[in-house]
Amino acid sequence: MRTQVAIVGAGPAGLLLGALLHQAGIDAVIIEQRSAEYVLGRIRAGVLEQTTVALLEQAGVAERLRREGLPHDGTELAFDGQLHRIDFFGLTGRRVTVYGQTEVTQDLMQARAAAGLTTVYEAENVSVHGFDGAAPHVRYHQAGRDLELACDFIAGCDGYHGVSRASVPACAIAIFEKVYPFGWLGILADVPPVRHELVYANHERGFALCSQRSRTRSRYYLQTSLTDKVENWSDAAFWDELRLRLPAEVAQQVTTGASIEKSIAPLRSFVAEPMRFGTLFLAGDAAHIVPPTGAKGLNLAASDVGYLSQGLIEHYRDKSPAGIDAYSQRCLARIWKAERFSWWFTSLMHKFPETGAFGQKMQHAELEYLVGSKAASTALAENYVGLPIR
Ligand code: FAS
Ligand code: PHB
Repeated sequence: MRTQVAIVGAGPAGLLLGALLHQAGIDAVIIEQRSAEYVLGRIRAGVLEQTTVALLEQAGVAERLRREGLPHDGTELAFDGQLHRIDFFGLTGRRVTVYGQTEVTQDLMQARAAAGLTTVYEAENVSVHGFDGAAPHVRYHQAGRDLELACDFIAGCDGYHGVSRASVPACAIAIFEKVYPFGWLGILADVPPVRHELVYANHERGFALCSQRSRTRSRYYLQTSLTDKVENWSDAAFWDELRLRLPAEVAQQVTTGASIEKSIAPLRSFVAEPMRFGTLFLAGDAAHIVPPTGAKGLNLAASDVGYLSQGLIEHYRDKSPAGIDAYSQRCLARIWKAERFSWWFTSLMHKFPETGAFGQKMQHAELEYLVGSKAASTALAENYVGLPIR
């Protein structure tokens, strides 16, 4: 089999890239190791930047998003038992949209299937080859056969644990990483959100986040230790701990219910440089990871893919290498700013026992300054709604 662009991974990065290339008449085949059902079963991001919404519009998959997405003009920070609103729209003229990654993935999958485009699910032993020479190709095993997909370019959209970044010689890639000393215990439940907007809570017992997927489905997170196990947490224990970490006026409004998903995710900051190796391009979590505090992971994957699709379109339409030559540098300029914001917001909102009493005083002083200064609130707001795509 042959295609113009071989995409490894059918997560949001791979599927959005495939949709953007299709809009431009460029052929792409997606090779995914899991089933479509498995990919859809992952519960992850929930907040879209306006630039991500614009890319989904451009890809022609935003019809349900326009109908069901919830525009949010701000968020609330909770500390010392009080709520403080950060007015995104008032401070920046921009907002975010609450719409789950699962829904984005489903919309992209359905559009791809409706267009009759090729996605190989449950591919085994996927490997990438020839990206440093003239004959890039992807090999995989399926239905008892060893198969090969020849292509002009390979897009490694296979996430943090994927094969693409792992196939780059160690001498050709620089890794920057920070692992946080805690994780997030997340719960999804069909209960109405406790507040109209998201609530980020800094509490002496640990961080908590009140998020949502719709007006009837909520997503909550608790900072938890790295040694904690999801089986240690009954639903009742989760709801009790959540309410202890929220201001009383919020805690008493929480509607509890049975979890439909419950999991613990580790937190890390991670960047691989560069993101291009000959005809192999890394995009999304394959190249970078952020702690989810700033709601940047999915949005960075989308902007990477926006840059990459532009570069590939210029290659095929205009016979110009400019876009693909500038890809890595353009992505990394935006990625590092999002890494900084995600690290800063995580450092501000979580409990770090190792920083001691002085560290807690610094955190508290910064929170008080943040909610009392228009300049500081604007800095948070413009990073949260998303920095411009240049
Ligand atoms: P993905 O990891 O989503 O997709 C990669 C795909 O490649 C997967 O389908 C995988 O099966 C496939 N793959 C892997 N190896 C392969 C191989 N060898 N061959 C073929 N296919 C292969 N972001 C937020 O903004 N907010 C959040 O709250 C949030 N929560 C998260 C919770 C968890 C547990 C995780 C892991 C991430 C979370 N993220 C969050 C980040 C997340 O949303 C990512 O940024 C987003 O999924 C990135 O999309 P992709 O780059 O497509 O990677
Ligand atoms: C989510 O809804 O999953 C979510 C929202 C905002 C974040 C992190 C996760 O910062």
